[in-house]
Amino acid sequence: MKKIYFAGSIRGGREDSDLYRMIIVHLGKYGEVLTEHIGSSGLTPMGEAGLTDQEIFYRDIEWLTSSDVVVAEVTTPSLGVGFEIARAVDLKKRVLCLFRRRDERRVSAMISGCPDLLLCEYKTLTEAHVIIDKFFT
Ligand code: 6K6
Repeated sequence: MKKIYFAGSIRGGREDSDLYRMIIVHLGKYGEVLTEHIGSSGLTPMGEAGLTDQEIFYRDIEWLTSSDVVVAEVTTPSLGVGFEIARAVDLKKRVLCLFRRRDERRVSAMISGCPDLLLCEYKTLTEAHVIIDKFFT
């Protein structure tokens, strides 16, 4: 079974957390999502009970390193997600970035200009599912 690392904004803002949850459910068709908590409505920018930032960092880097594939939802800009994408690229993981087009805002050139990842734009959840299906098959 594939190990999938899903990355989505936490301290960058939680307004898309429901969307993350639905994407995570869909990713479950293709493997084990190591970071299911990213879609949890209980996970606020205030944090995860009982873990220090350092513990979160080392745990997430270990999961990222052990993963086969990284899927990042990059619509809400997040330093942590950007860091994880860069690390995943360095580790030569397959990386899919999903960006939801809403207005004139565009994704960072450090993502759209990176030749070592796949960036796909979508508008609806159904479109995101189709992109994910193509990525995994
Ligand atoms: C703990 C204490 C305060 O906030 C927390 C949040 N806990 C986290 N738990 C798990 N993963 C985290 C946490 N904070 C950041 N990350 C990782 O960075 C996740 O894998 C996300 O993909 C990414 C989010 O980064 P920010 O910069 O938006 O927080």
